[in-house]
Amino acid sequence: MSDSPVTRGPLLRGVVLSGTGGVWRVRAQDGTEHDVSLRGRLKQDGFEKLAVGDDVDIAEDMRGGAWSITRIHPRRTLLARRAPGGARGERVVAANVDQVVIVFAIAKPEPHVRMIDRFLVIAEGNEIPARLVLNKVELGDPAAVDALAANYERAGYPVHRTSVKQPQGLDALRDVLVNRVTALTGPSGVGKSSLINALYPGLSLRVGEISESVNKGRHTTVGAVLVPLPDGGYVVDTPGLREVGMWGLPSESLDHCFPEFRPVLGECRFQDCAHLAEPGCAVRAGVERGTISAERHESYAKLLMELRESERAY
Ligand SMILES: Nc1nc2c(ncn2[C@@H]2O[C@H](COP(=O)(O)OP(=O)(O)OP(=O)(O)O)[C@@H](O)[C@H]2O)c(=O)[nH]1
Ligand SMILES: [Mg+2]
Ligand SMILES: [Zn+2]
Repeated sequence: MSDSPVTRGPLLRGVVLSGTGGVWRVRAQDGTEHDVSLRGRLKQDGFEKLAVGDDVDIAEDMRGGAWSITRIHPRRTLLARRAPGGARGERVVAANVDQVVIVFAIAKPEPHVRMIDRFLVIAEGNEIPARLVLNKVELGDPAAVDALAANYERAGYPVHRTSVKQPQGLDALRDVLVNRVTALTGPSGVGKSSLINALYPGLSLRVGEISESVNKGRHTTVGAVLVPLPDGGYVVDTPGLREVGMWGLPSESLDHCFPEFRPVLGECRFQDCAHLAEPGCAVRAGVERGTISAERHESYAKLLMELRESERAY
C-alpha cells in the first residue's frame, strides 16, 4: 500500500471493545486500551465487517504514534442480524460471543414467555449456546418458578434462579461468566444491571446504559459494547438483541431453533411439515405426550406466522 505508514512497533493481540465506524477501541492482552483504525489493505478487503468482539493484532505506527489493526483472527461465532428473506447482507452485532444469557424476572415485570422464546430463537439461529436467568425469585411462589423453569430445562437450557434482593444464585451465575464473552440481554427492569453490580461490586457497570447513551448521541451506527469483567471474560451489551426485531431467519428453519423439537424433526409424515395442523406431526405428538411444552409449541407457531408474514412483505 503506497499510503500505508511504515508501522512496526511490537504487535499486540487484543479484543475490540467498541467502535464508532472508523475508530475502534481495542483492549490488548496486557490490559492496555488503544484507539485504533483499520489499515488500508484490511479496509479494502471489506472489513467494514470488523465487529465488537473481534480478536485482532494491533501495532503502533512509529511515525505518528497511531495504532492500527494489522490482522483479524478467525471468528469462533458471529451474532448477526440477517437481512430479511435470507439474503446475505447480514449486520454483525458482535463476534466471538460464547453464550447468550437471557434475563427475565419472576415478577415486576411479569415474564413474557413469547419474548423469552424469541430471545432463545435468536441465540439458536446464531448457533450460540443460551442460558436463562430467572431473577427476583424471592417475589414468586417457588412452585411457579419451577414450573416456568421446567419448560426451558426440558428444552435443554440451563436455568439460573437468582435474587439480588435476597441474594441467591449469584455465585453460580458468576461462575458461568468467567473467561467467556457473554451477551447479556432481557427486557428493561428485570435486573440485568443489578445482577452485574451484585456480582462485581467494584465494577459499577451499568449494562444497557452504556450503549443506550452512546446510541442516543451522534454515533447511531454504534452497536454492541464489550465490557471487561474483573475476573476475566466480557459482557456484551447488545441493544440490537434487545429490540428483538426481525432477524431474517428463514421460516423453514424455525423448527430447528427449538432444540427439543430436533430429535423428532425427521419423523413427521410430511417432509415439509410446519408442525401446525398437519396429520402425523411428530412435534405435536410430542406436545400431546408431554415431552414438548405446549407453551413452547405455541411460541413456535406465533413466531412462524411472524416470519412468514415478513417473508411475504419482503
Ligand atoms: N425484588 C427484586 N428487585 C430487584 C432484583 N434485582 C433487581 N431489582 C430491582 O429491579 C429494578 C430494575 O433493575 P435494573 O437492574 O435497573 O434492571 P435492568 O434489567 O438493568 O433494566 P434496564 O437497564 O432498563 O434494561 C430496580 O429497582 C432493582 O432494584 C431482585 O432480585 N429482586
Ligand atoms: Mg440496566
Ligand atoms: Zn411436524
